[in-house]
Amino acid sequence: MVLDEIVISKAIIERFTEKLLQSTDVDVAVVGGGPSGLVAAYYLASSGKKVALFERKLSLGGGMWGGGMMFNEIVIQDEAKEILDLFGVRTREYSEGYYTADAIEAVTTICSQTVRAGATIFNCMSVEDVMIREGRVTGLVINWSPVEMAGLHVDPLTIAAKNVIDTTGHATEVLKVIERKADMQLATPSGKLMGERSMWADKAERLTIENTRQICPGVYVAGMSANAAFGGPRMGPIFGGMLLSGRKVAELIIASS
Ligand code: 48F
Repeated sequence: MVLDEIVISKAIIERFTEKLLQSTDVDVAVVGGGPSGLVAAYYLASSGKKVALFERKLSLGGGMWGGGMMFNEIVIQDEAKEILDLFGVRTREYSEGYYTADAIEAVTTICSQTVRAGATIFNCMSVEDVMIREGRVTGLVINWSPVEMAGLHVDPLTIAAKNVIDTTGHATEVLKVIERKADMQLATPSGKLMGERSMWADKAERLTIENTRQICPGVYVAGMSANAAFGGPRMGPIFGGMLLSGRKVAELIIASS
């Protein structure tokens, strides 16, 4: 068989366009492909929801690849082990209640299972704004990350979403846009973004789960973004809270629809 570059090009353009067109109206749009966003997308897609996930970087996995200070092992606690077991990520007990996993195995396996569960992942795409109708966030405004990085004056495109999840980590990017551009109160004690506090793993891991919730009409917050929104501390390279938060936000959305 003689390979034809034009067939290759057409195959990519048509197949990608199919995915993009199917994602112009989704049940859930996840912003950020770190551990919490991926896990949320997995559970939602597994339950039959139409899910699109947008990740600014070329690679998925957010802060999980680097373990702690680029030592590419992650730690999870007892409560989250069943989630890694479900994905098929191997864990090793380190001491009672603490498990380690290879960060590369964890990211690649979670990612693969999420796509196979039916979530559509768009990498290299950034969410730069939201769409709001009658006091509710009803969609996302997206653009290619290289456009954003180069500062090019290129207008974005828009997709509709019944629910949006901000899993952008420390940056809380979706919520920052909402705070800056909309007269919307967030469900925090101050009604505003409260900002992340210094490291306290135990408290942060518990708060990550508690702070995982709907934060304004149409928008949920999960993962590190939830703690940054509600003034919780950071937790460093323990990832159980991220996995449990991703599962919790999926359960909340499934229960509400
Ligand atoms: O930071 P990140 O891994 O978020 P997470 O799921 O997990 C946090 C942990 O990795 C770690 C921690 C716990 O130990 O504190 O930091 O809460 O992943 C967030 C992802 O969102 C992407 C970003 O590139 C990263 O991969 N992201 C951020 N803003 C945008 C975005 C945006 N506007 N559009 C698309 N992607």
